[in-house]
Amino acid sequence: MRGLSPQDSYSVKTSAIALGSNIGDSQAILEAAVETLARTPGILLTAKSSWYQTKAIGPAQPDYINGCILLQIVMLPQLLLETLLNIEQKFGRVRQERWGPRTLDLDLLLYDDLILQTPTLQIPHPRMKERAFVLVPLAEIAPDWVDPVSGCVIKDLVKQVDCSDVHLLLGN
Ligand code: PH2
Ligand code: MG
Ligand code: MG
Repeated sequence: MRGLSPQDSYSVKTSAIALGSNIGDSQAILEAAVETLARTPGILLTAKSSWYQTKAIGPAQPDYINGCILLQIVMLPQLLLETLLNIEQKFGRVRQERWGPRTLDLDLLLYDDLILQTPTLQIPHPRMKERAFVLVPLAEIAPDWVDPVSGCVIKDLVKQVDCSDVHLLLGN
């Protein structure tokens, strides 16, 4: 584990973000969220996965559309999290039941090789390794990224989960 030093705020980092939606015109919402992120100062969009239709994990609710993107950023993790939460709100996200349906969910998965545990932010995302709806799109754009906790690359982590409820969305 390593801490952040002051000059880190000025260096370029790579971050992986998971996107999900299961309320409204999900694909349009997700595309618009990616556009919004790509236009944000301090953020460069470098990769975007296909969209996948996925069976919801948690309470009974409609299927999700999920995908992942890679960003180059000049931004500390806490500010990146705030940026993501602001964009969720802009797209009408109302926080209700845990794991309940949502118009837009933006989850910070990875930030370089950082391991961070704070009350408001945990990196890598604590449930990333169990979730096929995260690992399948992430493996498409970052197969060789090493999860700093397990030391495993994403393309190996995806082999350890059941991917039968994750389907490439027609019309990507
Ligand atoms: N997000 C959740 C809960 N359950 N299921 C799928 N398939 N996709 C999601 O993005 C998702 C979920 C809470 O963030
Ligand atoms: Mg989530
Ligand atoms: Mg979230």
